[in-house]
Amino acid sequence: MGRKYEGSFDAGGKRIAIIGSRFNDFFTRELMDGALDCLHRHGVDDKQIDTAWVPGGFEIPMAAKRFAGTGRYAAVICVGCIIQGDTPHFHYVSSEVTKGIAQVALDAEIPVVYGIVTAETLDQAIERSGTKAGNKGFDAALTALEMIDLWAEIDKG
Ligand code: INI
Repeated sequence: MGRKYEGSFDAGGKRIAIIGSRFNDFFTRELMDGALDCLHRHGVDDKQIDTAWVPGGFEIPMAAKRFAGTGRYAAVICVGCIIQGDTPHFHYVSSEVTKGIAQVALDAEIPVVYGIVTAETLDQAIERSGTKAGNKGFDAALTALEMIDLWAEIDKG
């Protein structure tokens, strides 16, 4: 049997960027705090974490592309919250944010992680921003740590 590659939750002292969107910031501040909490609890030094705020979810992929392109970061974590209103707007925004992050992630040399809450109701958003269904920002940060280490393991050969 060959090697089994698996990431642990160790950023190895590398730098990480978190991008949050201000739209629905009642929730996105919780997602950003959740992501920071996860990184701190896993030993990432605060000085190694850079954060940025963009106006809305639609702006997240472009900011993620910009951060990933600098070559300074081991991962980019994206947190945002898109909530359904009375019009189809929600579907257009959530679809573009999801497609955009996926495209940036596939083009980037580093993990770009999707910590976006898409909710049909305020209750669903509350549940995913630090209550019944956990905190999607924390989960995204944990994914970023695992992927950083997996990339490092793969690069080692
Ligand atoms: N942006 C969000 O992050 N969440 C939303 O729920 C949302 N809704 O529903 O409109 C939203 N819209 C703004 C959008 O992301 C852009 O910032 C805006 O269109 C300017 O490009």
